[in-house]
Amino acid sequence: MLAQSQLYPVTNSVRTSMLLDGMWRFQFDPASCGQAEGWENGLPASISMPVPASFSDFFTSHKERDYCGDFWYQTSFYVPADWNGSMYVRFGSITHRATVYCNGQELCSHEGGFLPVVVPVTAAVKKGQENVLVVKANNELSEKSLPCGSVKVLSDGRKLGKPYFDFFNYSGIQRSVYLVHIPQEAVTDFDTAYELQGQDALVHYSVTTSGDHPVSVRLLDAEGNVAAEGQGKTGTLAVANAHLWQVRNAYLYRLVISIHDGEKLIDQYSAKIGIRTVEISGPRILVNGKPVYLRGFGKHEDADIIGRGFSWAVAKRDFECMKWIGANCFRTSHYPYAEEWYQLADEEGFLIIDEVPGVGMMRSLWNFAAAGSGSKYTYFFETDTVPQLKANHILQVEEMIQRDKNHPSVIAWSLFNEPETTSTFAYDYFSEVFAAARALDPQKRPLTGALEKSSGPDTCKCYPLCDFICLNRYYGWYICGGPEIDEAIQQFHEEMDQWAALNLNKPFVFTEFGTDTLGSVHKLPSVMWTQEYQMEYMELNFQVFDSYDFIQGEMAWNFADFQAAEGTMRVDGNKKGIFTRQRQPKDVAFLFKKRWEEMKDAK
Ligand code: EVA
Repeated sequence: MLAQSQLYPVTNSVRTSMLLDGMWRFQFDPASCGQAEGWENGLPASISMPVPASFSDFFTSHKERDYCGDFWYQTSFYVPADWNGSMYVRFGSITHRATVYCNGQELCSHEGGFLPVVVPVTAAVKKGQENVLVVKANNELSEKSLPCGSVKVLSDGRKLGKPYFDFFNYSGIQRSVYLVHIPQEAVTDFDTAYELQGQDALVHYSVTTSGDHPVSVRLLDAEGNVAAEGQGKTGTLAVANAHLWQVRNAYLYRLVISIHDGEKLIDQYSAKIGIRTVEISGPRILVNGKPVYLRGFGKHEDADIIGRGFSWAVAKRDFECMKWIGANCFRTSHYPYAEEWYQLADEEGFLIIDEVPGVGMMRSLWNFAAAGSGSKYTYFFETDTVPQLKANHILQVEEMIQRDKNHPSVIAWSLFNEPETTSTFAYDYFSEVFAAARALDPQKRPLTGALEKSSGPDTCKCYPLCDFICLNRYYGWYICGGPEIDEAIQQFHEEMDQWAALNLNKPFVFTEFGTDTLGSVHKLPSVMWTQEYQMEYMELNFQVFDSYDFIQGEMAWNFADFQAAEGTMRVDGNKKGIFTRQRQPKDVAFLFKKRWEEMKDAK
């Protein structure tokens, strides 16, 4: 059980949430001297910095954009004199770790850059006055933290982050920040699980509060009519003629949880929920008992100027593009996204494979390329730092499930992306991570992880842990690209035939396949990097997907072009987008649209 409530902030008659987004103050601290010099009381030479956003792409020099080390943020907020409950500041995330101070007092530290940081401030704030909020953050990568990487120190002493992953190490306060005031006795958590019975549904619920007063719950339909009511911290609501949350046809109820002292309302929290079930049955993924074929993307939180900062505008455009192309799902590769993404997916009926930042667990120069071609590497889970890495991994799984468990859009948890999986060390490591996850989800959603090329049918020790199997494969790109593409497809079939021979009786989903493609380049006959090649590659991949009944999903890499670390393999970022970074379709987008629109929900 996490110490702080992860509930998304709401405002109602007893709770207030104030958005602290806007222009904050900011200062780099390359010598890590801030603490010794008392910066927690106020930054001595700060510049302005928008929140939420990554700091990198505002700058015009390499040193600032690629900054690695400590950096500080500061803002101030007013606390009304009549606030007598509990107060906390809730950051959607701070990348990758942070210590938070209020009025100079150190209040909490948090590890991990993609999940909320909840800071109780009740004892530190001055009521009826301005209060100073300071954050010391750090974006260094290591083999103990998620995602994995290292830091290179250059001869002038400057640090440079060396990601073991293929996306830019965007950092900062990248999600919204709220000041929240809640009653002393409050709802701290809730969860639901569903059972369908003909036209009706049972909603099993459980509520946690910080006190002993009685709890009641009401389920409101989309028009606000009461669909069911219950008393007590746990119980079951019977919903007659339940309106189900369906794939791309969402219906949301609102669960209203109240704590009363006699007639007096002590606290109230409400959230939208969707009644639906998810299960794996043989080689099928079932939503509400019906098979669904996953059509979608691996995505990134990534856009011009704001980097990994959350923007309602970017999210809106992304959903419109995904709807236009006929998609029904996405994976939050390679980290949990801002909560607002899930809220939109709940509304739009999109399915999400929610991924923990377990990426980069393989040591190689270009992990993704080594992964793609199946080249050898040293065992990652054999070193001294593994116990700490594992503790971090499990903590982030816990925080992710705690945060996202009530979203109907979330249909599965992905616990890794492309780690080394061929050693018994890897199996032992992931057995513990999977066991932790299984114990945490009240809805018992399927667990999985994305496997790269060297995690093959004959080598991978970890696929038995997965309820359905996710493969990232680049036959025709990293393997036998260009003129050898027919050879590549033959090898692809050979691998799939080997998987088929194992008779696993589980669904397989392709969570990555793609080619870097420059939106401006055409050539006939095609060559790699042209739009024509991306089309040919996809057509051949589709043929493979359509040849095996157990393949139950295709999630192209990537939804859009995105920024990555510089290198000879990347042309101003990764260009495998089906859309450009500005969210305009490449030619191949029309191919996907035709295929996906002609597909029924199930294959
Ligand atoms: C790629 N391949 O090479 C992708 C990476 C991704 O961006 C992978 O999972 O195997 C990775 O992060 O484009």
